[in-house]
Parts: sequence; C-alpha cells; structure tokens
Amino acid sequence: MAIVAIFLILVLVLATQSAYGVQHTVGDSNGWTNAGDYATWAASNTFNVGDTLLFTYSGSHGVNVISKSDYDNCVTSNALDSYTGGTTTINLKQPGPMYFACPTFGHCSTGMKLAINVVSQSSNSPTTTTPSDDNNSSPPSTTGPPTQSKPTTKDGGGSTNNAKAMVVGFSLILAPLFVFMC
Ligand SMILES: [Cu+2]
Repeated sequence: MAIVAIFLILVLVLATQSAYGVQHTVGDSNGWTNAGDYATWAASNTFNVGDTLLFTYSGSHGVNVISKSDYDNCVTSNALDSYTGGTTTINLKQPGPMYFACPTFGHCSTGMKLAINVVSQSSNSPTTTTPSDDNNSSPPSTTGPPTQSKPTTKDGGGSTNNAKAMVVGFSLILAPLFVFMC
C-alpha cells in the first residue's frame, strides 16, 4: 500500500506543477555547476510567467539574482537576491529578462551565469514580451511531440499543455497498476 501512496503523491505533485507552470531544472541533470553551458541551456527552454527555475548545487556554490550590467561584468556584490543551501527555486512572476550568477569568486567568469527571458503566457497581452533582444528563434525543444510547434507569445501555454498531457499519460499508466495492487 505504501507504494500506491507514493504513486498517488507523485501524480498529485505532477498535477500541481502543471497547474502552476513548468519547472525548469537549471542545467538539467548536471545542475548548477561551474562546468555548465547555461547560454545553450537557456536557449533550449521557453520560460513562461508562472514557471519556476530549480537550481541544484553543491556547497561551494550559490545563486545570486543580479542586474544586466552586473551580469555582463560578472559583479555579484550588488545582488538583488541571494540564495544558498543547495536547492533554490525561483518563481518567474513577470515577463522580462532575469540574470543569475554564482557569487563564489571566479565562478561567474568561468561561465556560471545564466540569463533568461521570461515571456508572458497570456494571449491577451502579446505586446509585453521581448523587451530588448529578439532571440525568440531558439531551436525547437527536444521534448514534446514533433507535430506541436514551439509555443510563441501568440500561442502561449504549449509547455503547460505538454505537462498536462504528461500527467494524463502518467495517470493512464498508473490507474491499471493501482487496480492491480488493490
Ligand atoms: Cu559556483
């Protein structure tokens, strides 16, 4: 019965996350390290308002939220927000660019920095997105069905729909399992 309970909790967690947005694990399975390529990682993700960033890192690292000029110059002493502890979740609350860097000396300059552009998911305000750079020509995501185009500002919610489809799929797999075990 414990296994069933774990499955149900898993489904619940997935369902909750799909309702509140997609969680982007920074660096995917590699996490937040000084060996990552976060420009490439950011380009392969679409960040919508309501999504979250998950930083996972070892004790020698941290996460600072910084300004664009500090990002460009790898200055981490004026952090807007600063996080430590190995697991940091950032809620993407508003559209626009966000900048992060590790405050440990030397890490930002060796690539431990991340710039993302958060886009508005609502279709009724398409003009509020992409304030500065026009980098929306990011390569198609490797996840998701190939027939579905990359969600744009006009066609928001695609990734959320993907997550919902995943939950439905999960449930379809788990339902017979659940019946079988009871
Ligand atoms: Cu670091």
